[in-house]
Amino acid sequence: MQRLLITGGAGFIGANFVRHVLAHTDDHVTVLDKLTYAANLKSLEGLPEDRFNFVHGDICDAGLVDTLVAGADVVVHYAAESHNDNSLHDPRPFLDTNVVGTYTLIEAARRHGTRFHHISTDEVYGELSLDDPERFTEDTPYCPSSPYSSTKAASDLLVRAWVRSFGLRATISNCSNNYGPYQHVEKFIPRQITNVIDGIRPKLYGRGENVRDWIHANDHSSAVLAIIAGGRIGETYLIGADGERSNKDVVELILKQLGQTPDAYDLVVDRAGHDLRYAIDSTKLRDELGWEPLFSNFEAGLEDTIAWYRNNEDWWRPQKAATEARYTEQGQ
Ligand code: NAD
Ligand code: TDX
Repeated sequence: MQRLLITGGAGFIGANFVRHVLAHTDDHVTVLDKLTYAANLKSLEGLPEDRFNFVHGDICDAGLVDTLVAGADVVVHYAAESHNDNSLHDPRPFLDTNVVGTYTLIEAARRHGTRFHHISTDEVYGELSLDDPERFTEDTPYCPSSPYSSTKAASDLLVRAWVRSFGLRATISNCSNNYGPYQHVEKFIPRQITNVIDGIRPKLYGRGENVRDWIHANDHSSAVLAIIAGGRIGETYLIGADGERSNKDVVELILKQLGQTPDAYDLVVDRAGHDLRYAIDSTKLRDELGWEPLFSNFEAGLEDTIAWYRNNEDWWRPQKAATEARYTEQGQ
């Protein structure tokens, strides 16, 4: 039994990870979450009280962080400002949480000698061209494009420096785009599913040709557990499930699965600095740790996700109108 401190556990991927840990291990989980607009406490309902507790707080609060890290065997750090579009309109919270928050956590982990796993993104590597046979590997140079991805890159580099300079017992994972239940309706797939449910046409940025490499959140969780259990200290592992799709393909699939004609979408103004393509080579993770994704059928995973949003309208409905109002202001 280990005591895990999971930051950002009321967000999308963190909540999926909390549920995964409680279902697949006998570990105890403490979640530290600031409950920003992106959090939803409903995602953590019904968890066993003897194995789970929730602390409302900020990862930039050094005193609180020190106390919680002192009581943990492993810190798994998901908390972040996570949405690229928001980072283009108001970068400041990204610097505070993603950079200063990560610094605050690794300083506490250094003081207490606590094992640390840092959750990051493939966006730190920038973009690939559509016809590039190469995919991102652990050796790809960092080249982030947005305020979001540059703050994530900064946080990765802080963790690496703390490993080298202070002997922090840390690993890092950089994962591709996640989908699944509990994802905020500002993000691409839930936005389009809930738009169609509401009779609004899906919105594709630019020409819809941008490619993302989709992975189910459960596969991300199993990979993180494998890295915590067997990953080598100081190493980075890329997580991906060979799920490349253009945004247009994904929207057409959502429309088809919801019984609409596949061209019932609108093209809207493109995102500034929009990365064209991400693609992950996860050979290192698979070869070293024997990890394999279980949800490799994207159509089936998407169908389950659509069913989840249809059956859990009370989870997303309170955020929907404000999210769409924000996009309308931006012309998206
Ligand atoms: P999310 O926006 O859904 O959730 C983020 C959570 O962090 C929220 O619950 C929020 O309240 C919390 N939080 C924000 N600032 C905080 C602070 N200062 N102190 C404490 N808690 C705070 O994000 P997500 O999509 O679940 O992403 C989780 C992590 O995974 C992030 O680090 C992100 O960079 C990384 N990631 C995401 C994806 C993806 O596809 N969504 C892919 C790869 C990596
Ligand atoms: O309405 C939309 N229309 C559209 O075409 C939205 C919201 C997005 N898009 C496009 C932009 C991207 O090419 O869809 C793609 C996915 O967009 P997002 O869901 O905003 O994700 P992305 O910017 O790719 O970043 C995500 O994956 C990597 C997460 O939000 C990050 O936290 C993670 O690091």
